[in-house]
Amino acid sequence: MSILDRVQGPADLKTLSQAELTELAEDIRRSLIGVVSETGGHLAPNLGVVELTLGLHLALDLPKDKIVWDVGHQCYVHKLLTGRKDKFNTLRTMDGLSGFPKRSESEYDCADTGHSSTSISIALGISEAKERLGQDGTAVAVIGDGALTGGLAYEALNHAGHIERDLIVVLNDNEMSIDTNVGAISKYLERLRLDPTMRNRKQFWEQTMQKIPAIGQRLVQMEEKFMDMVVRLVVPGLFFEELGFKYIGPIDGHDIEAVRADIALAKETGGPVLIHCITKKGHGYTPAENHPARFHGTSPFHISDGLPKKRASSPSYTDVFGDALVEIAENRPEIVAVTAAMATGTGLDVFSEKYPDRFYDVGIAEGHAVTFASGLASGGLKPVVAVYSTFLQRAYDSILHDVALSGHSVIFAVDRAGLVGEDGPTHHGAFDLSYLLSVPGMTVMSPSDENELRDMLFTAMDINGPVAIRYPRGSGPGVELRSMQKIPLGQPRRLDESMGAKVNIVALGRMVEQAHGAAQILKANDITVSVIDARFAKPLDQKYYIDLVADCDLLVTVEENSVQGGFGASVASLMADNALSGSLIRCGLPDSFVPHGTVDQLFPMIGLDPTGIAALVLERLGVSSSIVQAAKKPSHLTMVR
Ligand SMILES: Cc1ncc(C[n+]2csc(CCOP(=O)(O)OP(=O)(O)O)c2C)c(N)n1
Repeated sequence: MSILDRVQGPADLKTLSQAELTELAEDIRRSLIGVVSETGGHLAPNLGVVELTLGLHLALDLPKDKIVWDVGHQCYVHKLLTGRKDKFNTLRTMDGLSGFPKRSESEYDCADTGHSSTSISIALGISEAKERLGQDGTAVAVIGDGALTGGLAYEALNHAGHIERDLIVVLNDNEMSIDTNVGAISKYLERLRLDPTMRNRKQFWEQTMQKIPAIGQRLVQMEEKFMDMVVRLVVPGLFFEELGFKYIGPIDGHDIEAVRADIALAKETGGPVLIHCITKKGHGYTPAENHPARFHGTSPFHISDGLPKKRASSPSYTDVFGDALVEIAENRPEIVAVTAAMATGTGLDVFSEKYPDRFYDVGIAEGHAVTFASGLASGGLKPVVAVYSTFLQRAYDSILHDVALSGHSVIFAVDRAGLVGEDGPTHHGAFDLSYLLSVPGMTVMSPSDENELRDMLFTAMDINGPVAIRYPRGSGPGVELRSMQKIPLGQPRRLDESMGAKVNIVALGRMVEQAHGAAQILKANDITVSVIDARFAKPLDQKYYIDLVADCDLLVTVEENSVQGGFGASVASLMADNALSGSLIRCGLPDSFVPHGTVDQLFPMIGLDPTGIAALVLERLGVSSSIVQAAKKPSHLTMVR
């Protein structure tokens, strides 16, 4: 029996010797590598926090104490130690363990996280609630140096230093965001890490003053606060101390006992305390240590050499976007590109290599990225902000207030729009149409294949005002690339010649493929169908849609966005505004959070597959078919009809 097998919950850790804890760390690493090599997931961040997580659980008493994992992608070790090791092999699989903390999964998870830089705010709120309700327990935020580039973290530090509640912030500093970390704070942390004189300066001055004959004696007897003040006068302020935090560190985050002791010390000290831990991303597995960015979030891989088990058959939409931007930018020096810490993920890495001085990585700061882009546009440049749909949610006010209000020509390349699969509800791009379609002056497009994406980017370059192009994770149909062409604004394209069909299905983005599948099923049921690629979610060509409704008995919209406020809702509004009486079915993501699972599992589950769509149509038309019953799901996840 391994030591890990003996750990049913965090209390069991406290019975282990130092040697057993060291052995446990190895068991955990083996389990992480073994499972993630099969399921994929955030391997390098978790390998880096094995000892840190052990130290935390040794010093704390969960669930009375709370740990808030920032982003939450590094929670696997915590899951292994909190009664979930027997289900660990189900990680990120449908109905299995989530890859992120989940309150519904365990009493040891106190917050559902997935987006960056929220942990200090949440932990401070928990601490405040405990204080007000007279409850015991300490709240701890574990935040990486990458997540510390996000503005929300500073709003929380500012507030925490002001209200002075008990709060422990563990800064997990591995010098990496997904790619190498950027920014002035990152450089400051590097100085703290590397400069032993700076690191120990405060301690040095405290010790030195105590040694001064006569005055030193008196200084020692002085109030702690005054002593702190004297130290601050002499020590050029440690940033965190200036914000009202006691600073401990830097310490070795791979030393279990050091972490335990310092968490215990912080708990005893009270007030806001920041513990600066140095860790290595990917620690203990050579391929991950050597390629921490690739192993930040990995697909299944061979343990022997770390190479992926499967390679994509055709380039992803991300790759197509990255290459197209480089191609267009060659003759347009005004084009610049902006990412919020996702250069590789968004395909901008290619641009950054080709045009390093036209590329900006602003850190995990989506709001700033967008407002910064508004300034770039205002100054005469053509910024392209590439960002995942789910993270652009952060920047809604920046889009509205800083870009759209002034009519700035900023292009948003909205990647991972729609279901992303195994990362689940925090990462599905389910809402961008809902929040972008309400922005005045915004053009919103979505490609159904790779050439369409290239054409849309090419077209966007000459549109006055903000433009968003949304495309999904993964590969498109793999069409052969041709030179880019302009697309007429707002115009859909009919994909067949069948005017006057009983049913017109107008689909957006990769849903065109589902629409084709549904059309096949309907045709097999003797129903005439025409499939239209909507291309634009905004603006809609009024006349085109009016004719489309008149041309059929039933119009069906299909989109990979929440049905609330999405493309179908816009078509419904257009019909109402023009007093059109035709019948409409809106297919899309449900008005609930879609769980994790593969995309191929999720689409049928929510009825957004060819069978589900066809079943809705047959039901509406009153055609009895076995697939109507078969496709019906008794869950809350079925679509709005
Ligand atoms: C708002 C937001 N933007 C982007 C991301 C994508 N993302 C996930 S983890 C990560 C890097 C986090 O770095 P760090 O906090 O240092 O943690 P590490 O993985 O290095 O342990 C990024 C950019 C996110 N989760 N949330």
